[in-house]
Amino acid sequence: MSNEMFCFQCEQTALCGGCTGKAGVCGKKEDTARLQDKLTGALIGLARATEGNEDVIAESTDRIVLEGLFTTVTNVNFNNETIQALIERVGEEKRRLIPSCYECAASCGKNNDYDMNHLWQADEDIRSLKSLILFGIRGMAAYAYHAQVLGYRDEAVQKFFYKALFAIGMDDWGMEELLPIVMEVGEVNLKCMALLDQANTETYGHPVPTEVPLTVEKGPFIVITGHDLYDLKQLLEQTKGKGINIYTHGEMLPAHAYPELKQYPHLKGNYGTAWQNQQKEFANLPAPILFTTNCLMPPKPSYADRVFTTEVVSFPGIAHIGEEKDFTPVINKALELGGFKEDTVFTGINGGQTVVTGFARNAVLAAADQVIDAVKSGALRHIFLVGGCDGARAGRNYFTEFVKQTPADSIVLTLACGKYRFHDLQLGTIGGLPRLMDMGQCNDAYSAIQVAVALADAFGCGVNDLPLSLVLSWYEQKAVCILLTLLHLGIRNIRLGPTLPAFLSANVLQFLVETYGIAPITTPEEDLKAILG
Ligand code: SF4
Ligand code: SF3
Repeated sequence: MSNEMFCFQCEQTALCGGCTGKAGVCGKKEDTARLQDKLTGALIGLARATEGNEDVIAESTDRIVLEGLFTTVTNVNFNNETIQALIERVGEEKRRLIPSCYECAASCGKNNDYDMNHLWQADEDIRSLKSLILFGIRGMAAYAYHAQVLGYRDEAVQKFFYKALFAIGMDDWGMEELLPIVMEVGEVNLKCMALLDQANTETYGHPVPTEVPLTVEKGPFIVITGHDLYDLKQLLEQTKGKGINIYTHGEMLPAHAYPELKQYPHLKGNYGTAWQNQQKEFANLPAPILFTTNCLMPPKPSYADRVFTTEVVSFPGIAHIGEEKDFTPVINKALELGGFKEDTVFTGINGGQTVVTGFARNAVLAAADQVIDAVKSGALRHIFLVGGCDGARAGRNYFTEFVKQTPADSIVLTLACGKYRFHDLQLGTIGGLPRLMDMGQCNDAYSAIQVAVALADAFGCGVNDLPLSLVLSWYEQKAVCILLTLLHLGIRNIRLGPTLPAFLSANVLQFLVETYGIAPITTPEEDLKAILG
């Protein structure tokens, strides 16, 4: 197996329990997968070099750790050249940290890069625990990266990346050493999501509920996708007064709710649905598409010349916007393509022509008294959090059906790109509040946690005693760190789908089931019946 690719980090992994052979289901080729392993092994080497030697860690070291981990998240980077360059940068950074080690004639090997085959070939429980750590910190690195772009940093979060990477490289560590680190990923990720929440709200204001059209107006436009609000802000500034409209896509949708971003009149609406539909939705689009993060699918020749990437996103042959953030090539492409000749009406997958976003913690907690009164009077029977990633598997229709079948005396909170399955449904209102409230991106799970904690405080009970159920869909590694955060908070009985992660060994799964009551989704009918009793 040592020369073959092996990857099982996402939900769409090949059915035998891992992508092997020439390419993964996501389109990642075997040489790219091997380079990503090499990059991870180099980051472990870097963490080894800082062990007991923390004073040598510089800003550049921290930055490269975030970049290196974020690069290996699913659907972020398919480009061998940029991954190879990153591996070299990690090597240079390590050489800077421990120059004497490079001059040593009788190297002890203690700072060597790690061979990831040791992990993939380890005992399945160890492999499972280390995978939870690795995939968790990959997701967390994406959030820390976005916060860093806005100038926010948390020392405890940053330090933990080294500890976790070091642990992954310890071949003789067992359950006893690894399990506490798995749980610590959840704890530290809570801090990391709080940091990003602080960065976003202090920079762009607290989101306010905002109706977002799905119609694309005539004339030149740019579609921007991914999670990075800073990129959107730069793009809005650079397109000001140029007669170019901006449309969000995928996880960029919640940007419409931030006061600092919604003030731009040319931020017009949202185009398309979740990431897995991009090859169809971008095929005939008369506009460029800018990817700021995942989820990038291999662009089809029909639209590849209209795709631009930035930050750690990269694909061979696709134009990349560098750190200077000069979006001129994207702007020129928009002007060249010209957009639609007439206003063009698009709908969500359920036929809705607008959607509403912006129910982050501030907006929901402003209505906390209403919610509390409604629960006390019995008018509000249950709150569901139906959120997480979307994906291509057919079983994901469960989430649409589940939301459709929630009773009229319940509220559905949602977040992340999984909401595209149902966010255009008209579910009506309850006690003056919409029954369906979009809290934002996946990292806005922090808002959901704040709301749950505030409600538990108001009722003088624990979160598990609230009339609240979590029904989560997962796809990539950000979902892994969020799940670990929910477990760290002691939240029980989470329903997870569409399938359980292939990297959970039977014993690790049994531990999660026994300790936290995690359960796979079944059918909407059965799960609703079980939840509502
Ligand atoms: Fe397979 Fe997912 Fe890995 Fe891609 S990221 S190779 S689909 S497991
Ligand atoms: Fe979606 Fe890729 Fe995860 Fe941020 S954009 S939730 S899948």
